[in-house]
Amino acid sequence: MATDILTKPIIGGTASRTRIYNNFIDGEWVEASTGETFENRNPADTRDVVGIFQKSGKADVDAAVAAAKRAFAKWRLVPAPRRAEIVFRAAEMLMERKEEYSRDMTREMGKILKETRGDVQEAIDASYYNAGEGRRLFGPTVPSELPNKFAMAVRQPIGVCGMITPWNFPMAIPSWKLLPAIVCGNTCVIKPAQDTPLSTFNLVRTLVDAGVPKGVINIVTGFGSSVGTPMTEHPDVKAISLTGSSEVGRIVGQTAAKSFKHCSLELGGKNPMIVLDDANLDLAIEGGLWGGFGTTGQRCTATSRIIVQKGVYAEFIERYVERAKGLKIGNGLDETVDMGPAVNENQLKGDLNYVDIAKAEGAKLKCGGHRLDSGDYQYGYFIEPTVFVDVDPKMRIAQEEVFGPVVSIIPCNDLEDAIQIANNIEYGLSSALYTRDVNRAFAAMRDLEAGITYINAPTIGAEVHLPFGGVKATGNGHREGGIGAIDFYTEWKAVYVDYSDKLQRAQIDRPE
Ligand code: UN1
Repeated sequence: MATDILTKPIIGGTASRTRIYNNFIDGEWVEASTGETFENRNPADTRDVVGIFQKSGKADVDAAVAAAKRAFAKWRLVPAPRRAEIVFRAAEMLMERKEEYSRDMTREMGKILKETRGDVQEAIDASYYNAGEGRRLFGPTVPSELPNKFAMAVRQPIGVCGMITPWNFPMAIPSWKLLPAIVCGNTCVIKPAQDTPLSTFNLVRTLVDAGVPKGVINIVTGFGSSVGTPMTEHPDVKAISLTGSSEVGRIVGQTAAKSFKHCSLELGGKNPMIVLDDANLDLAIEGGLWGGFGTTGQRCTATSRIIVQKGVYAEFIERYVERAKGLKIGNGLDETVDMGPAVNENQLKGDLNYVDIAKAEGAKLKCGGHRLDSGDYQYGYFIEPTVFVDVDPKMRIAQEEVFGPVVSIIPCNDLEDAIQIANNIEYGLSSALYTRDVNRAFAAMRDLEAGITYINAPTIGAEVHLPFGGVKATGNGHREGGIGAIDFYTEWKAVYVDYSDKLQRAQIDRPE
């Protein structure tokens, strides 16, 4: 039985630590049908090859879906508390492996160790939470309108679930999808982002070590068109969950609709942080730095617009820009570094392109805006923390998702004006308000068009047991995290038990 991910070390040269990772299908680590592979390189130092992964095709997706379908026949009948015990064991094992997996993640994705430890911790939190769900999975039991009749609704698994996950939270986001799915009794095929497959391998390997049976979780690595598309089109895949761009979401949603698949889309954001005159400015600056430059700005929840009231506008800018200039950029494995590289060359180019767009639109560049490519930086995709000020809310830099360390600062007159600016946008994921006025805080909690609102905290930092997701072009109405995920990965069945021993007609017979 092939239980090891590793098939063969690459012989010779500096690549002696490079491993080849196979797909994981039906409990076996297998090569792709295509015979092709791709490299996963460290974005902080592209000389470092993290691993070689399978460039899979439709036949691999078909094999994984078939395995998941076979496994579903048994897995759905395993009592949910038993399924959940496996997930609980995985949580304990992830705790032990946290440091190793965090280092792997920094190497493949670039974000600093403090953050990759948070990412693995998020998977641990999701494991404990979903392990508890195994003993809940609550459904309503309600009185019937007829005598001697029992009425309830139970949650049932859907079947094979397909998952397409992004590179920015390479373990947390797969855990948001896989864990509720399997606790609810589904089986899964996951396609991790090609930039960060190793973290998904680490998560799935742990789940398998904890006892997840063969076929219940399958990994197929590769690219969107050759893996994601056949997965979304596959008639035996009953649900699709994607975290990605709104552009890809639109395509996945349309494809999934053709076969009436359940479809959960977590898409883009352009998240506003409002700072009012009465705010604790130290706190707001700290929050704006963490929200804007954490994960090199590569979060759907990143603080990409800071809307500042006129009374504190000049001071906020001065102090914020000063702090942004002081951030240490470098390899995330160095504990003293504040911000790592962009994930890949394309992302870096995209960030720089937005700098040019913003300049051409007339936004004022206060700091950053350049690639860092001297000395050790030359081997990675580094960019300076970038701040534009006096940004007009209609500019593209204030409207479009950059997914990089580029923050736009916009002046506003008062809360009403700020909320209008905040809402006048295509997206609606996260939002934040800094104020000491409880009345204004509650008004903003009601009026900001977003799936998440923070008061006196930046736009990032969602916890796994609350709903995660957004409104407008950020999604299609589903939520991850907490009960939202349980709702997505189950199908309601209403059950009526008539123990009257006679025909009772609902709506027709109306006994006293
Ligand atoms: C994302 O932004 O892509 O709330 C996910 C946060 C994290 C998850 C973010 N817990 O920032």
